Amino acid sequence: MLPVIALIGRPNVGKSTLFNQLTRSRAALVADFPGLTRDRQYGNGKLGDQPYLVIDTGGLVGGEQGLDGLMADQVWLAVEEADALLFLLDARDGVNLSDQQIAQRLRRSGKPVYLLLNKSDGQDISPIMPDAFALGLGELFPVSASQGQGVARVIDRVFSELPQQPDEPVLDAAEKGISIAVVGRPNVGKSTLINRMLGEQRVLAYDQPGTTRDSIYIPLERDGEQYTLIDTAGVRRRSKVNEVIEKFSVIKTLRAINDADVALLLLDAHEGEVADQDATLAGHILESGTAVVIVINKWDGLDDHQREWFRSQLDRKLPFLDFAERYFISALHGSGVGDLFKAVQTAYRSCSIDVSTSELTRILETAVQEHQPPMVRGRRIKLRYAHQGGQNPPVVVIHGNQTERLPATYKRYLNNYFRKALKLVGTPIKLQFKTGENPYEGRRNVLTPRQEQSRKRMIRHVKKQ
Ligand SMILES: Nc1nc2c(ncn2[C@@H]2O[C@H](COP(=O)(O)OP(=O)(O)OP(=O)(O)O)[C@@H](O)[C@H]2O)c(=O)[nH]1
Ligand SMILES: [Mg+2]
Repeated sequence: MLPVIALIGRPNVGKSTLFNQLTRSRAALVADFPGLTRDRQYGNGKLGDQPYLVIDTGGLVGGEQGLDGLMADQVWLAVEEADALLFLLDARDGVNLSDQQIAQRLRRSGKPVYLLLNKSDGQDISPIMPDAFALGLGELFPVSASQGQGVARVIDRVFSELPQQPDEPVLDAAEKGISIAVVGRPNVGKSTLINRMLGEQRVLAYDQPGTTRDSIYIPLERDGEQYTLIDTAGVRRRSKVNEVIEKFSVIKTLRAINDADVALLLLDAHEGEVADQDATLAGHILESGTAVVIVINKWDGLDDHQREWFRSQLDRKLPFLDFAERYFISALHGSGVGDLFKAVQTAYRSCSIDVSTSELTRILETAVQEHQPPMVRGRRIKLRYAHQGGQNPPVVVIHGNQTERLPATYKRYLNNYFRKALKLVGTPIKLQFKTGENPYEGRRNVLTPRQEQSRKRMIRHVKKQ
């Protein structure tokens, strides 16, 4: 499961700077999608092949009361949900009482704590070391969040010390089928939809509430196809006014998205608008690269005007998910629910597509013919050939020269062109650009045999020109 790392410390020690550093690679991947504002508290990162989730928290002073206490509660909630805690000190400051109070509570949490001496760029850290050691958290990690120094080493260490996952029930891919995460804000109708999708297949275990932390995995067969539904609905309880209140865990939702083949992003049309929290979740789905279907629930009982309004909301608030299909349903009445399985299949096929180098190169050539890349300093940017660099989502690697000068608009044009040519629905495509004479050097091991064949053909072809 996706490991979660929380950043804790006094105000101004550099938590947000470290957060930006740890999530930078993912930020770059989604930079070409207009209209997307990134979540500044929860972020996806990757070290090598290992993805992780980072939580930035507000600064603690220790022993908070009143309003500050409420804010601090949020921090301790993050501590509870995280797998590892990075506790930051400011190397240019001493260790004070606040740090000692925070350290004490972190130790009591029982979670692995890593003590970071931040801002150690160009700084003699020896004066603060005795006090830092005295916090009783073991090894010190000098880092510079702003320069990125020492950061990868800490994350490496975190991964190597994560507790072993309990053995998961061994399901082969065919048994598990396509896994579908049903995600959305509280009360959008996740549980109602899941019950509908299960129909008579409903599994008894499902009635047992899970912990807040864990999603529930429900196997399901439909028209001879296997699926696994991932239910992220919170533990529900009835309040005094008999309203169902759902405890919403962002982390659980983000983990489910990461774990799923396809995410169903559920929105509530009765709300009358696409809320910021919906857009934030949508942004996380995009960042994770998981295929997605947008499901607008509670479509019953709305007049034409309201429906028109909600559609325009989708265009305005979720422009960066324009590749996803939209389904308008009523989970309560069951209308439209059956169609979702077809949508899931389509999205799944799209994100796991396998395309040959020659086909991708052909598409690239026609795209360039129809609309040439711009001239830069009197020289036209050349795009020569393309090969597939990954799946889920599909990655298209484009080779040429001056590719680092390609404007964002042209990248978007190419992105759309590839998506249409490959008839992809519900998945983003990631384009990577490579400039250089021998772009394959050192990366042969990542090619499939078919790609290797195409590569040889392609090189022969290019040499002839
Ligand atoms: N020299 C240096 N400055 C840093 C480093 N990390 C952060 N800073 C600076 O320290 C200041 C505070 O950084 P933030 O990341 O906003 O600190 P924070 O912990 O998120 O602060 P709160 O959210 O208010 O608790 C900023 O001016 C940063 O530029 C570092 O590694 N080296
Ligand atoms: Mg901050």
